[in-house]
Amino acid sequence: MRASLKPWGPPVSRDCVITSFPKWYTPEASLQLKEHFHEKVSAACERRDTGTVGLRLSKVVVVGDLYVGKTSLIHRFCKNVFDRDYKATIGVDFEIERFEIAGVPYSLQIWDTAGQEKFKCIASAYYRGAQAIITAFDLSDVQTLDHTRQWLEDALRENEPGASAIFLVGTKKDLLSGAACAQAEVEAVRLANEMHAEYWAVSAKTGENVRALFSRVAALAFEQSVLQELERRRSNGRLQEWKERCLKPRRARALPARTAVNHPAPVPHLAHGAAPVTQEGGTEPLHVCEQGQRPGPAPSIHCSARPVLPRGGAAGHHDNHHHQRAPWPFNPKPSQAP
Ligand SMILES: Nc1nc2c(ncn2[C@@H]2O[C@H](COP(=O)(O)OP(=O)(O)OP(=O)(O)O)[C@@H](O)[C@H]2O)c(=O)[nH]1
Ligand SMILES: [Mg+2]
Repeated sequence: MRASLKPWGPPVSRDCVITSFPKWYTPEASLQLKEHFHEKVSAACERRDTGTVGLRLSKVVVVGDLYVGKTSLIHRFCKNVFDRDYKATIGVDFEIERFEIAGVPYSLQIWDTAGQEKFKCIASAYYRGAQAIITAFDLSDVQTLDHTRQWLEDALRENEPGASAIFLVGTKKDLLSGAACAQAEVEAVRLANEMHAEYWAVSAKTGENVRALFSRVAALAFEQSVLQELERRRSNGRLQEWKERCLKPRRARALPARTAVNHPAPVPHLAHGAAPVTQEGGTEPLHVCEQGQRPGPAPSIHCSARPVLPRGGAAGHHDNHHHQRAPWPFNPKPSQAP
């Protein structure tokens, strides 16, 4: 790892250096079938222009029934150990694993949650802000697969729709013969597709597929983080451009010449630079007033027309000084990894 990219902490282990896009487990239940990073992501990584992505921790939560092997899976990946004795997780626990992806440092904070019902309310408090959700079940216990839908629902409830990459992971692969595993996987793949999840089968005991799974989780989360960062910057750039184009010249025109020439111009009082929206679904002129003044008909300027939110949508408080906020022209959505 290049010293200039190292934000903090110990160096990244060789296993966590990802140079090419990690492959799926099965194409039948995969989140991405492409074999390369998104071209915008590759270009940003090459330019070392990924903003704060390298400094942030991306959250992964692992959920599922008790005894399915969540802790064992995480410990195999982060510590390369396996303990055959069962020690129930109480509440939650987490590990941090550092990666270098396409030359950029990247860290995953992996949350291990308790499967026992009595700890569920503690664990669920940590579901929020998950960039990836791993829903684990025991390949040798079909009931645990049935319960994954509920686990996922609980985890998704705490997150923005579409913001988390979902994985359905069958554990204890070593306990099944090849044929039995293939049979169990038929139902798992079907369910994974229903959940819009990527399916994996792993063994914490032998280590089979454990590193590959987490590399895939890290790469997908990383790609999404970089795309979000690029989108955020693009939106900020457009906002800036719009302000320059629309607000500055109009403000100058709206001010009396005496003020504009003799005094530094007071800052116009605008509610987020947004135009008010009429109840009928039309647009209203954007009233610009100097600080301390009530907005009135003069001086007023007309801003270009813009689309309108339905009443009760994202519209905010409306009084003499604060206009409703319309999302146009910027409507940042959590960007999806394509
Ligand atoms: N054979 C085999 N046993 C496993 C594997 N993974 C976990 N186990 C065993 O399964 C038992 C439960 O594992 P844990 O990792 O503690 O399960 P958990 O899902 O974290 O359980 P809770 O913390 O109660 O939610 C332990 O005895 C493990 O040794 C595996 O891949 N193969
Ligand atoms: Mg545990």
